[in-house]
Amino acid sequence: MPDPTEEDRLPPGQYVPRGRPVVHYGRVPGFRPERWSLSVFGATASGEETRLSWPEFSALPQVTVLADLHCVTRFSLMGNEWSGVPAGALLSAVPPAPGVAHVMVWGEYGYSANVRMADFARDTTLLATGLGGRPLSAERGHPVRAVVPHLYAWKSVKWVRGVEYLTADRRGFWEERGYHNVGDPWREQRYSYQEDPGEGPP
Ligand SMILES: Nc1nc2c(c(=O)[nH]1)N[C@H]1C(S)=C(S)[C@@H](COP(=O)(O)O)O[C@H]1N2
Ligand SMILES: [Mo]
Repeated sequence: MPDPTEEDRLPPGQYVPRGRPVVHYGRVPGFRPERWSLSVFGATASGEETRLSWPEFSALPQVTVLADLHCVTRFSLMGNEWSGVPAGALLSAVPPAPGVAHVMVWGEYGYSANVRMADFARDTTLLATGLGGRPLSAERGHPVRAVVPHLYAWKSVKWVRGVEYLTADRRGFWEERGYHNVGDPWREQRYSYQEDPGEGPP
C-alpha cells in the first residue's frame, strides 16, 4: 500500500506498481563521451545551432529535484531524486529567439516529444544525469534524459541528443500516435481526442 502522502501525490487513474518498471520503444543506445553532443537548434536567438560537447554540458549548473513520474499506462514511479541541469540553465546558455513557445526534445533513434516552453522552463524540468545520487543507468537514459515530472512520462525523453526551439507547435513521437499534445496527468490528458481547441497544433 502506498503511504498516505504517496496516495495524495497520485494523479487520477494511476497506481504505484511493485518494482520500478523501465519503459521505452526500441534499443538502449551506448554512450561514447567523445562522440556525444547535445544539439540546440531551430529558432535560437543567434540563428545558429549550438552543439554542446559532453564537457560543455557537464559544466552547466546542476540541481536536484524530488519528483514522481507518471506513465500514461497508469503506473507511477514515486519519489525519484533526479539530479542534473535545469532546463532553464540550457535556455540561458543557448537562448531561444523571442516568442518561441514550444520545444521539441529529441532522443536517440529519432524519438521525440514536444513540450510547451512554459512546461520546459519550469524549475522542476531537468536534463537529468543522475537518479538517487548515482549516474543514470543505461536503460533509464544515460547519460542525459529529460524529466518533465508534471507531464506524462512519455515527455521525459531518455537519451536526449537535441533540443529544438519551435516557431510553431509540432507533435512528437507519441503525440503523432494518438496521445495528448499537452499530457497533464492531473487532468488525465491521455489521448489526442481529449484535446480542447488550442491544445494541439492546427
Ligand atoms: N528515448 C525514449 N525516451 C522515452 C521513451 C522512449 O521510448 N524512448 N519512453 C517514455 C515513456 S512512455 C516512459 S513511461 C518513460 C519511462 O521511464 P523509465 O524507463 O525510467 O521508467 O520514458 C519515456 N522516455
Ligand atoms: Mo509511458
